[in-house]
Amino acid sequence: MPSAEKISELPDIAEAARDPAAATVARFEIRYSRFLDPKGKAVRPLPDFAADGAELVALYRGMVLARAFDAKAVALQRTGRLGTFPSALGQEAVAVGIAAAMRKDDVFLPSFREHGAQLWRGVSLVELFLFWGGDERGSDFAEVRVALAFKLRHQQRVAVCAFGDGATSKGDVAEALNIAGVWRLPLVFVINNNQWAISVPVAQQTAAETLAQKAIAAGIEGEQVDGNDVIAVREAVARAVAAARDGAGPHLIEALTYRLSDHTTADDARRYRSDVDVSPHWSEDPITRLRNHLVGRGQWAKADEERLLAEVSAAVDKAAETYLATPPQQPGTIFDFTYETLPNELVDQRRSALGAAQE
Ligand SMILES: Cc1ncc(C[n+]2csc(CCOP(=O)(O)OP(=O)(O)O)c2C)c(N)n1
Ligand SMILES: [Mg+2]
Repeated sequence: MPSAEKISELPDIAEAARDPAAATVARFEIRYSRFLDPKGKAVRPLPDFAADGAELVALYRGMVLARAFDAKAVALQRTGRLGTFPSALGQEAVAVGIAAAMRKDDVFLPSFREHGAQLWRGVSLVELFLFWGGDERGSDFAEVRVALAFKLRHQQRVAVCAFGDGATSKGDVAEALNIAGVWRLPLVFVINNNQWAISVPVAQQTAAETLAQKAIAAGIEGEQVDGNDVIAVREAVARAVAAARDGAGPHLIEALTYRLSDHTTADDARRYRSDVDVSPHWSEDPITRLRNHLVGRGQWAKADEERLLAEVSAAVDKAAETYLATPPQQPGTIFDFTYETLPNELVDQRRSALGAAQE
């Protein structure tokens, strides 16, 4: 390391970088989009899909279902009948907006707070309960390395990958963005920026003004959307997915939202943030926003709301009952999903685990 004296002799690099005679070789900007304000009022012309009231009602139902599942999952965990669970309260628009923008044969790679997208794409409520109850049968739909496979097979399919703001501080994300850019993969990255990584706020994760700009260094496009405006999420993801499908390569979308809940049921967020910090964010609630918009358009009334809530809560209760009535898997199954042919030492361990279970 140079001594303090030596450092003071070095030229001021920041000063040199501001030299007015130096040529600018590249310029960048990060755009932010929103269609509905927090009260549900359109602030600009809506995208084509939003002309159809039924389409917006479907998005609304998707968010309401995700919230109902979430509430039930937290209740089951609190009563000892589910494992640790990460609520997506307040973040439903990110998941539902992503899923609605994808085609069925595209592949979604979720983080752990995107139940709304999984439900939209056909994962059942029972599977989700099983998964969070620690049962492998709840997750046997998983696939990996899909974007590269699509490209190698010349398939016109797109992978959409979601991860949190905290994840962007990991080297893996920088590496994934980098190689996706080099290989021009049909891959859309969505940062589910809920402002917190457990107890660490975004300001302590990065000195960057936006997370979207992390795309720039990888040579791919980055943008921000209002992550509590499901129309904005759906529009941005659909645009990125369409471009990726046409061979334009990857894209990064930072969806700005807010985690209204604890990090998981194993967390007590009041230890590091006060109710005073959290409560203003309720005015951004994505579900209220879209409901107000639909009501304003005359496409949603009290009776519709009552019918939907009854339908959704019946579906969630029924799935929870099925989950609770599902006999646990045999202990041997923990060995069954990693290897096609089990290595010998695991064969032995499997035998002794089964023996122990029978004692
Ligand atoms: C490599 C690794 N380090 C730490 C953890 C523990 N951990 C689980 S979730 C989490 C925070 C994630 O924050 P973020 O990416 O913002 O997602 P969010 O939970 O807010 O949805 C951490 C540190 C982990 N799962 N994996
Ligand atoms: Mg986060």
